[in-house]
Amino acid sequence: MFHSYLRHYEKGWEYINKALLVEKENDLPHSSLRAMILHEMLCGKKENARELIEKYRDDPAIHTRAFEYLVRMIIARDDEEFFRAWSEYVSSPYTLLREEILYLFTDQIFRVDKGKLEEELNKWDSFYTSEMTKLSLLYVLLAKLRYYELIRNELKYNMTKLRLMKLIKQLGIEDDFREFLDEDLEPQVDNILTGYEIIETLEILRSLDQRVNLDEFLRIFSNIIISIFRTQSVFISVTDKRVNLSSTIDFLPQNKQTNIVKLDPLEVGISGSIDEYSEYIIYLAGNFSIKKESEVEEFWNKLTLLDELFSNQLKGIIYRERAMRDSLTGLYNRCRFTQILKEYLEEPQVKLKQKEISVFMADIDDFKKINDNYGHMKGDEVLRNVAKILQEEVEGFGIVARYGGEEFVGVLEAEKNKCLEVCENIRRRLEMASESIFGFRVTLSFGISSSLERSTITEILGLADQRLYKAKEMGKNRVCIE
Ligand code: GH3
Ligand code: MG
Repeated sequence: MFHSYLRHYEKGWEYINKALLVEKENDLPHSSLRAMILHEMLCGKKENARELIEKYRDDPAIHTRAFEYLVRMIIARDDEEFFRAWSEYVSSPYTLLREEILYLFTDQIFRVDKGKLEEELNKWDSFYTSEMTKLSLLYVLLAKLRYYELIRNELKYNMTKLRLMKLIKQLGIEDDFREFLDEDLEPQVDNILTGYEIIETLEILRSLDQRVNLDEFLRIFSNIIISIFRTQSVFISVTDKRVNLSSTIDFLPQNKQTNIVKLDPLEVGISGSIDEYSEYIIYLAGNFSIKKESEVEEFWNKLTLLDELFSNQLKGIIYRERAMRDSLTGLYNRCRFTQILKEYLEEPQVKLKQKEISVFMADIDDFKKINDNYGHMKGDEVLRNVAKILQEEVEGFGIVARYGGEEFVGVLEAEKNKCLEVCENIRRRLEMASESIFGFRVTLSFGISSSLERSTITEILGLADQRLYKAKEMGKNRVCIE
């Protein structure tokens, strides 16, 4: 597909055609047909694409779900038909072909759905900028450039063009996208060349979604460090004792100090804190040296700026995390849980009951007795440990939160039977391990419900709660699913 994105018409055509022939000879599904149609479109040959669609209109290969929308947009006879295909696509769960469609149909989308066009352009710009998916970003920027041309915003147009030029150079595809390399803007580009990395950093930080979580933030920031300092190894770790939060990117090489800066070869370890509860360590190393005086000064400037940017952003993220979490266990609190569950339930496929979301409620059995017999401190320790087990077992399937007192709640992106399996694992693990952890037995009861049984948050949680009650009635230490 690379040929298509670089618009090498002949080469791409030859390549895809060969693949198509092989598929035909061997009676395989014609997936290359999709590549062929997209290729014609990306190379600006819409008529050829239409002819292909006409010729193969009954071939199931062109009616796969995300591609079907593209086909409908290509053959739309008027704006109305186009709008229908576009709006169904944009509200569908498919993320395939997003940048291609934005690029191919900028003008049409602009005519029929201007507001949504801008929203989508910004959304995918942010996404691919922070993911550093450069070829996809290229196509979003091409579409954005056209958009600013259409709304006649010269400033934004030039800014986008600068980003585009830089990206084209980074990808080394100047020959293929020469028409976007603007001679007039060139001198400015040279002037800000040394500030490139900083601009890139600011762009990435600007594009960070307001809801980015700590793990994502660290991953993005380690990418920033690599691109600014061109280092081979980066380690970042953050811990917050207020809500028992910790996150790490990579592992700190053994026996490495923090609070050091060596320039020959490069090795930096910075430790800092947000407040008394929260600490971070950034470590980076490269197998090269910084020697020249001018380089040394630039290096220190960058490092200082980087540290400031990092701690400022981190502060925002930590404070937001704290507001969403329960301070005893570090789990999400009830408020955040309800938000997340709402997001899950609003997914189109879930609403259409094509996808199942399961919810469980869990309550520690006879917790009052634990408090009475061993004291509140021990009770708190039990809560923290049970939370940890819940978190570990639910990881990868969904999230778990502290709903109140000794009650927990979780949502899993899975069917009820899977949820039952996860809950059973938790129940058994606690039953077996509690004696050795606490010195006495601790058990949990569960109630499970799912989005196929009820639709609203209140109903789904209500049903899980009823079943939890039933599990208690039936003698506790069990999972009830109906
Ligand atoms: P059941 O098996 O029916 O659930 O009985 P239970 O004793 O677990 O339930 P009950 O609702 O009677 O008691 C819950 C107790 O949990 C009462 C409350 O003092 C205690 N609790 C709630 N929050 C906390 C907390 O944060 N720390 C501690 N140590 N105890 C808590
Ligand atoms: Mg209880």
